[in-house]
Amino acid sequence: PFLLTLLTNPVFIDGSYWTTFIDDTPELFKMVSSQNRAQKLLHYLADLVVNGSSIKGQMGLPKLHTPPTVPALHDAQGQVIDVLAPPPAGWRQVLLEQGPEAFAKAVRQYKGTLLMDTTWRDAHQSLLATRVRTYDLAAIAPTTAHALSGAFALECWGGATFDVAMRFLHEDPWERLRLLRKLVPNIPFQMLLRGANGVAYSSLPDNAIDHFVKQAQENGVDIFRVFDALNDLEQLKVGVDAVKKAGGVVEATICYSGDMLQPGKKYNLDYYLEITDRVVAMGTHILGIKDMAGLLKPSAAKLLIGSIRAKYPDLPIHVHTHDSAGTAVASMAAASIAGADVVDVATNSMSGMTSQPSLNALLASLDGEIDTNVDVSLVRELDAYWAQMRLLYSCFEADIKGPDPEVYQHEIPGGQLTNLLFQAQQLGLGEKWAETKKAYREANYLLGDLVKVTPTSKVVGDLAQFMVSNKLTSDDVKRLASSLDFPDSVMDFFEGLIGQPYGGFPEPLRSDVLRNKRRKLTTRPGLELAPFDLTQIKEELQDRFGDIDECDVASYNMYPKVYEDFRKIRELYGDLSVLPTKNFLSPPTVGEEIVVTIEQGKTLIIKPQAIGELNKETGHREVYFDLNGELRKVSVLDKS
Ligand code: 3PY
Ligand code: ZN
Repeated sequence: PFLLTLLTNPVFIDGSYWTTFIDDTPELFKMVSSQNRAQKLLHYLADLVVNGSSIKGQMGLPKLHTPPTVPALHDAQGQVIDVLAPPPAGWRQVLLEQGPEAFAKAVRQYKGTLLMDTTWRDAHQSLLATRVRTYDLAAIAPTTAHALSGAFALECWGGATFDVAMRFLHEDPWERLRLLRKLVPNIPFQMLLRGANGVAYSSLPDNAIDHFVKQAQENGVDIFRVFDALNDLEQLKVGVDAVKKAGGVVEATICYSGDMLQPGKKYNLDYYLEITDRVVAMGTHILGIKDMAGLLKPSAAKLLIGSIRAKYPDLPIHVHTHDSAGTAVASMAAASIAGADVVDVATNSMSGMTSQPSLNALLASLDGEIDTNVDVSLVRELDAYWAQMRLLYSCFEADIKGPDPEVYQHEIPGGQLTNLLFQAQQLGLGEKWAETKKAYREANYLLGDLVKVTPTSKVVGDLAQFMVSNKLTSDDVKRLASSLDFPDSVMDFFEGLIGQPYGGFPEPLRSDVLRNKRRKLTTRPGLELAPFDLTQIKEELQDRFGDIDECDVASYNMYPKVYEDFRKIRELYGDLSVLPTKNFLSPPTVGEEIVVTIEQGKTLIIKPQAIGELNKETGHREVYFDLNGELRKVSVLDKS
């Protein structure tokens, strides 16, 4: 259906591309009674008209007032590139033709530094609360396949996108993956997998991770960046083994924390080199270095990447960072000069601050020195689209005004930094922000100086907020631990449900916090979990929802409640992903024309006509629409 909506986009005037696509992928075009679907969409719009947007985290309305346009790309001669023609072959063809080992070898042998563009995942996760919809990704996908055809990969899936797609955007992450895959046949797709947690926040049984990864690989993910939030290699291995079994490219990843350049730090060069040895022994196609908070200073990048490169000349190294402190361009330039094979960047309009460094800024700083295999002018043209998206999704922006080198003190990961600030602003506690950052640092030390990334970052964040709201100092927490009611995430951490921290748990705090309420695990939590009966889960879901495939089972396994709610919303409103983003997020005005293509050859032209009086007995209002020239009436509960 996304695709059908795209057919109305002037950029897709040549129908032949799509006809082939539709013939190849009938599953994307499951026909539901269009009458019924139209009525359900009207219901959603009527609800917006009467009750306003209910998308969590939305502050205000989109600032883009015209429909977004897809920019044209021009070749070196100034001719417009036909983005509907097949895109140039890329690294994905190397992977498909030669397999993961040969692919990794070719990446290592490439005489430059390749780029991964994170715009479709981490950049919007970090800047726009992960709210970018499939509708807007699909619209730019054919252009991206041309503009970034030389890129190592597009990071487009996993991390928080899975949860947020279902929970807040009411769309199916698997449909997103399949659709983008069809539209981008040439650039590898990378996802972020949280080791034994999959894309959830705590461990699942190993067979659920295997099952999830298998579906991800079959539906379009090529490269799996697998990490564990504590660099607990037992936990990491669960994800790595799942990717190996599924035949994907393994990017086993070490999370970077602290400041290895400072003497006496817990996470120093020896620590990183030792885990590298163990990750290499585990077997990985590529080594990932994940600097989720943007703490890897340029000189640290030089030392760390240079040292790993010297020890492992044949190992492909892929480096990820965030620009929270404003130093990420310099760090990625240093990493690439020190021997990184791939570094992460985002399109300019979606870069900087808590996101990845700007693609064009990195190209400019490497100018002439290192080849990145992408065309500067094409990526600049592509960025015009994202400048519009930034306005379209402005209602999810955290109000970050500039770089925050204080990140070297608080060490809050990029995505979480925006989230915490956004929460503080929403609660009207903006003035508490400085206090929260300070408490975060203290909470981290209380917990034993952790590697902080989902889900350990949530533990530290929850403890910090707990300290701020209860006005507790570190000393208070230590002194009163056996009588305080700690947040669940803190209890889970101390129980060992998130894995084993390097250097062990802090005592006596652990015992004081747990008292007799929880166990003390000493092995990985997944070992305690019984395997899921996947056949039975599928049958139960079929009984409840009818139409179920393995991807639905995987969604349910990760997020049972979120999946159920997602299905209920689909039942109520139909497939909302067909709505343009402005109409998904903001109530239409009377007389506004909304064009929605819901299936092949079936376009709805919807115009709200009038809003009825409140019926005092039922609490409902009637909203009148013109639907393709016919008057329709929808009754909705007025929640005000
Ligand atoms: C995630 O797990 O979603 C992350 O982005 C971690 O950096
Ligand atoms: Zn990141």
